[in-house]
Amino acid sequence: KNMLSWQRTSYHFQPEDNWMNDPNGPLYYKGWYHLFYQYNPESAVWGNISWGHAVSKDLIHWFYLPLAMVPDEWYDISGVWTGSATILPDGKIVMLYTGDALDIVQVQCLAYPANLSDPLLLKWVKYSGNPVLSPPPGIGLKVFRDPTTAWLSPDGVKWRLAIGSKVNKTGISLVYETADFKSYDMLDGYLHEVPGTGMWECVDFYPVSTKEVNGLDTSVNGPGIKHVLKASLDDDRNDYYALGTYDQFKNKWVPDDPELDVGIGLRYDYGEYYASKTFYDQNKKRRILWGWVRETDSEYDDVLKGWASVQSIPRTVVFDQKTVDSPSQLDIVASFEIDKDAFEGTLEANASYSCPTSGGAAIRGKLGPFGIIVLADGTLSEGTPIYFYVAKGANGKAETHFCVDELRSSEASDINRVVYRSKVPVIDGEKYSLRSLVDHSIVESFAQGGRTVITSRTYPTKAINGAARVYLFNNATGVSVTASVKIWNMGSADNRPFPFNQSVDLTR
Ligand code: DQQ
Repeated sequence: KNMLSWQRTSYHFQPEDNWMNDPNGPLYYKGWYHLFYQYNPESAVWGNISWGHAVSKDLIHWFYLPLAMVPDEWYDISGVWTGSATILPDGKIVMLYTGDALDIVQVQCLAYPANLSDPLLLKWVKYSGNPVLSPPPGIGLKVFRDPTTAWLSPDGVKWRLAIGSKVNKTGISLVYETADFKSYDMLDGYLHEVPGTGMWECVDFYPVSTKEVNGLDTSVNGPGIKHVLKASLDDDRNDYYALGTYDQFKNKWVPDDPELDVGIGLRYDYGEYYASKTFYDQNKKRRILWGWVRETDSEYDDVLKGWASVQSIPRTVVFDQKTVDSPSQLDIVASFEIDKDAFEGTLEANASYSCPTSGGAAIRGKLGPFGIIVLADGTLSEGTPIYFYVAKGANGKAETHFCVDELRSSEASDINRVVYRSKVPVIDGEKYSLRSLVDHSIVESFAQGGRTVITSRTYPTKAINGAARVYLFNNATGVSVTASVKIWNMGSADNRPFPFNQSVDLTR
């Protein structure tokens, strides 16, 4: 189990051992952030799915707690699958999750904390009347899962929640209404549907303020508010979101831009990132996003390591007012400037440029690539470039590509190496800016303050621990680039089992 141990992250959340996938039911309660997660207590591959549980004061330093729920009832005997928490106005907590019943049918189940005066919420009770929801007529038995956090219906008394599914190849989201979380009515029609997108897993649905930077409780609606609808597409394993308007009386959500609809438009992350979930942090009035980052090495290596998967660093979700017209252990912040005159003159007409098909970071263009190389060894035989490339788009205007090239990230075999790509809007007067969180075997990169994000798994064999280097590079032939960089060495979060029966300072 100590094989490849340098790949274990130091300030990302991962369990002590074994397999993890989706984040579940995140919430803040009585001074603690709680994270539950899909967990296999027995091995480093998916199976025996239970709910792991950890608590933190700051979302970085975690204490591992005993399992919150295990598959022990007929309705979840094949797995306690993904679910979400709702905190009711009277302080009660409702957890809804999907039970995989005998591997035959997916049902929704209710659970609640045994003791609300316990800030650690250690014990969970499954409701005796479970399951509370089974697939309705016309919905396949195995495509009905992952209930969202509930929001108040317009009558101010009943609650609504969404569940992802599909009909043929159309991804859909069903909405149910309930007064007590025990009996439910399905509302007519769907919250939304998008043909061709397939099964919608881990639907998330929440309001964002177009005016204020604070996050909003899931039930808030009204002027100045838009709703984000997110689906994790089972068919291509990416998290797609869209901004739109929620008409709570018709119970319909309509995207602002049909060309950027759920599953065909924007992604939370253009790298390795899936099954994400947000929650409203009432402590700091912000909406926080968790996401599961898979391994991209082999299952064989995962078993050798004795663990698989990490959670991304929690991200805050804010509405970007500037783009409303269009739609080892380091923390690195870098920005790049190009002389304006040189810029206009050098813009290369290459509307078909795309990082993966245009040679990744290894080629040279007039205006790129330029950026940083992380987890590199001294001879640059290993290294992961994170970079910008500017070229003229189809409309004749400058387009900025933002990419992560894993092709030389590792000399190990059996690793899936990808050139991740997207575009990033760069507003007049802005520098090209990126931030990368490097943590042994994961790199999360944020361009232009998080407007485009790429998460990448890298498995260096030489550029490990003290041998890892960071480089700045400019392969552009047409311009010189001025860069400024700050690099912070990150400590270790020192996650550990909860120190029961010891008097210790839990604030650390
Ligand atoms: N993972 C869970 C499901 C969900 C999927 C099972 C997404 O509930 O749809 O582990 O990764």
